[in-house]
Amino acid sequence: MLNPRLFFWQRKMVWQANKSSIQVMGILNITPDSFSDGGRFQGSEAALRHVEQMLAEGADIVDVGGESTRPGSEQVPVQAELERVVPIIAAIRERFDTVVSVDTSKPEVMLAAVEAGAGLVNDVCALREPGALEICARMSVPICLMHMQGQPRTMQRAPHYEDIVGDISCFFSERIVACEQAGIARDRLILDPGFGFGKTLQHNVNLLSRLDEFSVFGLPILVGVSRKSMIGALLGGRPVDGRLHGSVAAGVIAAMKGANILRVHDVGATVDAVKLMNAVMNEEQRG
Ligand code: 9MG
Repeated sequence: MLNPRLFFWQRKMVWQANKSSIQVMGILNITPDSFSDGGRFQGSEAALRHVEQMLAEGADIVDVGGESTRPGSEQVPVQAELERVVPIIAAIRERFDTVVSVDTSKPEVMLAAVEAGAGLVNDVCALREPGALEICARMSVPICLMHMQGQPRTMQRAPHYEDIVGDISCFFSERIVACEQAGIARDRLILDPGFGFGKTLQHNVNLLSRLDEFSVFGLPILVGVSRKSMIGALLGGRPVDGRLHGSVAAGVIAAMKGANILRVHDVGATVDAVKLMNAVMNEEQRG
C-alpha cells in the first residue's frame, strides 16, 4: 500500500515538526447534521466543487468525515459511514492531486478509506476502538491521534483535569506506546490535543496558551479550533457564522505556538494569515 507521494509527504511532516512551516487541512463534512455546513455537501458534485475551492485557496490536505463528533452527537452505523465517505474519497483522489485524510474512529472505515486513496487517518479516539490499532499497523499512512476526555455524546458534562497539559501528555505517551507495540512506527504519528473535546472554555484557553509544551514529543501537532464554541464564547456568544476572524486568530496563535497542521473550515483566510505569520517568523530567524 506504499504510495511514493504519501511517503514523501509523511517525511515532510516529520521534518516540519521541527520547522515553522504550516499545513492547512480543509474540512469536508459529509454529514446531514454538520454544525458548520448544514449537510450542504452531500451531493458529490457539490462536495467536489467545495474541495476544488479549498485547494484553489491553498489547502494542503482535505479531511473527509462522515460522522459528526460535535458534543451530543450520535454514532453512525459502519455501513452508513462507509457509504458517505468512501465514494467521495475515491472521487477526490481521481480528480485532484492532494492528500486526503479520513476522519473516522472505525477500523472498517479506515481500511476502506485508505484503499480508496486516503493518505492520512484522523482519529478523534486515537485508535482506542477495538481493531483500530491492528488495522493501522497493516497500513503505511500517517495517523493523527487526538485527545478526547469521554465520548462525544457526554464529553462536555463535567470535564476535569489535574493539569491539562500534563494529563494530555500522559495520554499521548500511553497512545504512542500502544501504537508502537501494535507495530505502528512512531514517525507515522501526529498529535492533537483535541480542542473542545471534553474541555471547558478555561481548559481550551489554557491549552492554547501552553501548546508549545507538546513539542517535547518531537512529532507534528495538529490543531482544530475553527468555528468551535470556544471561539464563540470568547467573542461574547457569537453564533457559528460569526466566528471566522476569531478562528483565524486562534489558528495563527496555535501556529505560533508550534502547531504544524491547522484543521479549518475557512481555508483562504487561514492560508493568508499563515503566510503573514511565516514572513514575520522567517524574518525573525534571519535577524
Ligand atoms: C474531526 N474533528 C473535529 N474536530 C477536530 C479536531 O480538533 N482535531 C481533529 N484531529 N479532528 C477533529
